[in-house]
Amino acid sequence: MSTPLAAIFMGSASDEEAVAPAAQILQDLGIPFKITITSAHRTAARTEKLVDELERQGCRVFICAAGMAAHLAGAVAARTIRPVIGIPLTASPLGGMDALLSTVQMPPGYPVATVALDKAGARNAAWLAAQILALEDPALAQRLQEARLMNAAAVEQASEELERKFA
Ligand code: RP5
Repeated sequence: MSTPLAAIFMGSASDEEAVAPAAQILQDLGIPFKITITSAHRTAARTEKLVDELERQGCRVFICAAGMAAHLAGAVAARTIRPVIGIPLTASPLGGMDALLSTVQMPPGYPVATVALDKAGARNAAWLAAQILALEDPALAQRLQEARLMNAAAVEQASEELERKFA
């Protein structure tokens, strides 16, 4: 297996469905990554060990997803100076506001780049991680540009279909 350039951590197995789109996008872009379950609270020591090991292996960016009192991204940001992207998840009767605030409100000097809740956030976490990696990888940058051209083409095609439908 290639050395992971990115890592995806989630706080619980119950987070997998929401986080899966991030893994799919990294895979589609050909970015080697490690995905695992680790919790800021339930497996604090394992989380720190994983960050240290992945850093040593050359991992450049960490994606962390958690719900409720979502401290996973913050705990990772406390351990590394590599960029950390946080995905807040809807996992409690508070509808994700708890996780959003826990993830985004980091003290100065320990930023977590916080994306949207749940699957939409997972997708953008992967795209943002890819953009960070593309700074040192021209081939990846090219793949990202191509993905944007495909997005634009899809919008134009949908627009043409809609206009034809009501012509
Ligand atoms: C968080 O608590 C996890 O990230 C998950 O979103 C939430 C609930 O976890 P489980 O009780 O389903 O394991 O730590």
